[in-house]
Amino acid sequence: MKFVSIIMGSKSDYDIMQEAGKIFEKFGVQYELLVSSAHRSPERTHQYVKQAEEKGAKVFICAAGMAAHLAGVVSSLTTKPVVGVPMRGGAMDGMDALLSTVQMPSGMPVATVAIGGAINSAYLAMQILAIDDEELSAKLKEDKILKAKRVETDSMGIEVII
Ligand code: RP5
Repeated sequence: MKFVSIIMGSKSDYDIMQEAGKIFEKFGVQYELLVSSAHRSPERTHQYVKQAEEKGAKVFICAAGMAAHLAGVVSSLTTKPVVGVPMRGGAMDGMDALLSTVQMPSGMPVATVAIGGAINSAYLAMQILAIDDEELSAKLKEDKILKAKRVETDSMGIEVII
C-alpha cells in the first residue's frame, strides 16, 4: 500500500495540517496523519517512521513549530523524501521553525515549504508520487489547467486593458 505520511509535532498543528489531508482526499491519495514529536516523544517518532516505511510510506510530511526538529529527525531516519512545514507560533511566529526546518546539514535534505504551507506540502508530495504514477500525474495536469482557467475567469469582468 502506497501512502503519504503526515506527522505533526503537536495536536495544535492539526487545524492547519488537516488542509493537506483534504487535498489528498480530493486527489484520491492515501495518507496517514498522526501526532508525534521529535522532542516530547522521540521513541514514538523513531518507531513510527520505521514502521510506516515498511508499510509503504513513500513521502513524509512533517509539520512542527518553534525549535522545529521533527522534519530533520525524520530525514535522519529515512531515505524517502521529507517535506517540512514550519508552523506559526511562539515568540517568532514561525521564523524560528522556518529556519530550523530549512537549514539542514548536507546529505540530510528537507524540502521546506512556506510557514503554514500545508497545501503546498500536499501538492509537492503528490508531484513526487506522480513521477511513476500516470493517473495521478494526469490529475495534477488537469488541476493546473483548471487553475489557469480560474485566473482568466477571475480577470474577466474586472480587467482593464488598453
Ligand atoms: C511544536 O511546538 C509543535 O509542532 C507546535 O507547532 C509547537 C507548539 O506545540 P504545543 O505547545 O501547542 O503542543 O513542537
